[in-house]
Amino acid sequence: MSQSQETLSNLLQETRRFPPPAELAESANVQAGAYDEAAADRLAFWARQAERLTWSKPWAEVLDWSNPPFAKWFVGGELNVAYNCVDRHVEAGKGAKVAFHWEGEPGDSRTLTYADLQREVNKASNALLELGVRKGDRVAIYLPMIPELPISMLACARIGATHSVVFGGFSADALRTRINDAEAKVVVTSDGGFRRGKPSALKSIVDEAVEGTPSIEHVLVVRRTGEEVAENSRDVWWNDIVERQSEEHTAEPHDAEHPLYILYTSGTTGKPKGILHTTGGYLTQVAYTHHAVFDLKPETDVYWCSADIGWVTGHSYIVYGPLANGATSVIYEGTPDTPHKGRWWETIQKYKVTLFYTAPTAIRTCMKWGDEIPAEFDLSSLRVLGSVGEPINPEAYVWYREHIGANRTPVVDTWWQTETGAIMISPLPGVTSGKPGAAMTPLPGVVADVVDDQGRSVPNGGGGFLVVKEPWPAMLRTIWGDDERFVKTYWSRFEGLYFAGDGAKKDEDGDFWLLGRVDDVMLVSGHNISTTEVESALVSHPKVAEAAVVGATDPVTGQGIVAFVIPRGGAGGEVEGEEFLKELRDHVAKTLGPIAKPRQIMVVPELPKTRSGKIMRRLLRDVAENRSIGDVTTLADSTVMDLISEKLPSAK
Ligand code: 6R9
Repeated sequence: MSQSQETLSNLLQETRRFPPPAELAESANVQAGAYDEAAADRLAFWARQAERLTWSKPWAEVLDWSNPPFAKWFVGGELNVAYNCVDRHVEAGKGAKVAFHWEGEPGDSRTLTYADLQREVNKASNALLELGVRKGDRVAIYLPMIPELPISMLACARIGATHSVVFGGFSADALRTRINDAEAKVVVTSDGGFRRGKPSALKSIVDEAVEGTPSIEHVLVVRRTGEEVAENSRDVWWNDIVERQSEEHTAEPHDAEHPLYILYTSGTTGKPKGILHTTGGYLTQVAYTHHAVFDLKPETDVYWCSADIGWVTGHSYIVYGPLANGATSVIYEGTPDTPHKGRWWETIQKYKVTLFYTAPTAIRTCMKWGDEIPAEFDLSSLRVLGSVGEPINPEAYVWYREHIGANRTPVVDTWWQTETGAIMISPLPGVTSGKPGAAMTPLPGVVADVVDDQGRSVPNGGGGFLVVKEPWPAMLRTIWGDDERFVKTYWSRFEGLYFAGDGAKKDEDGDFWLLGRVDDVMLVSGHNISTTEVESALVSHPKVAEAAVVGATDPVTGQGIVAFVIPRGGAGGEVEGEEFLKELRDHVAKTLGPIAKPRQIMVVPELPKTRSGKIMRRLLRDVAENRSIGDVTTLADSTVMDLISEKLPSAK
């Protein structure tokens, strides 16, 4: 094996362990035996999980894998997703149970019980039918975090229309490309939503987008902010059409492989990929994982996932998983610092949230704001904390556990992707002794591994590429309209294996540590070094809240490590200047070894992130290599790159 093929270095040492609290371990939904049970007969295991759902027609075969990588799960089975998420709970006498506590950013709120949700979804289904939407049609949804968003998704699922939710805040161009790729017939939007204390317009963006979308017949508009909007002949107000519909609608069963939704991922290059998820397998795995990973007790828990529904995390763990399980959830419309930086913690206190799921980026932002903010609120209701979206730095994990979870709550670091549809690798809160920074173990029923560049399993202690070795129920079925790209993108790097694009390592116990996208791996003097490990080393310095690391071309070493850091709130002492930067460089050298010492560190006020909170290292690489900055359309906040460039007129 040549040096450049060497698998990722395995530098980070972390010895802290957090066993589950005894009480949680005793009463946990899923116990250690589940791993063996699933390993003994994986398909029988998933068939048992599918029984959490109500099927109108039983399946004949659990998995048809006769034409890999095109999977069919629960072949011949029929069910209705909306019936499973809503009606069956009402029929079981739980109509008065709260499905969603919705909290608007300006302070307004709405409670939707399962019976309310049933009425709303039925009316919306009837309205879509009146607009000519039929089973198999596509509907684009471009809404803020308001109740009409899950209602629209469920209405589509109910009538068998395939939804494509596009993040509110994506540009008109991005929306147009996605509408055209899916050939959506209707787009559901609103006048706007509230973000950062003010209304932000959506309808005007849709108006611009639909100028070039021949398939769109109607724009269905929810009134949220009350701001003026331009009216066009194809517009229909939600209030006019939905409100006058009947509250009755009979859900037809759909085939287990009926397309439930398309969700676009941008990837690093090329046109966005429309990831296709279908009905029975998807709902089975999101329901099971939500039950297992969060230890959901639907009668007593209050669950909150702070993600945007426009991200797969919101699809699977705000809408489909929790509702299939009959959970009570919180949905919050706005940003965490409006009107003050304690808004999330105040919301947890208000609704007595027990299970909380967020992203490392949010945790690091809260670290930056300072420990005293969450300390003002009563967070004692919490019992399990989750993380998703990026590797969680050990320091962020420990901060989360300590300052939000009072050192009691397990932290579950959940690895998965838009493509996997559901959580794949995660601790089980009642079973696993958590290690800060590790996603730990593939869940029961999931067969994942770390392999070298020849596709061979690496021994414990080794690093390489994360792959999934056996099909799983919530797996993507294809890229919408492009089977060839599906095969090429995910199934051709290693024969017969799904390659996720992430690097990972197995520690001495065989537990999994995610090391970020392999595209981000740096090659320094012949060593592959992961950005994640250097970032985690920086974040372990008491004065650093956030760090992003990139490899910049270097004439001597191949690539030089360039780091961008945000200092921690109230850290005290010098957080700028040569002295501080030297301290950080030495800290990395001490933690990981001299090879990982950054060539350059820059203190910045913000980092460029996507709407789902992932650091866009590509843009930082542009800064580090003194290039003009590339495409910024998927940034959550487009002004961030200006802030960074201003701070660093020249990043030599
Ligand atoms: C759910 C979601 C997928 C990519 C994935 C990986 C990164 C997600 C992670 C994680 C380390 C975790 N990722 N969870 N990396 N630890 N717990 O994020 O989907 O937006 O498609 O992103 O996110 O790199 O490949 P998606």
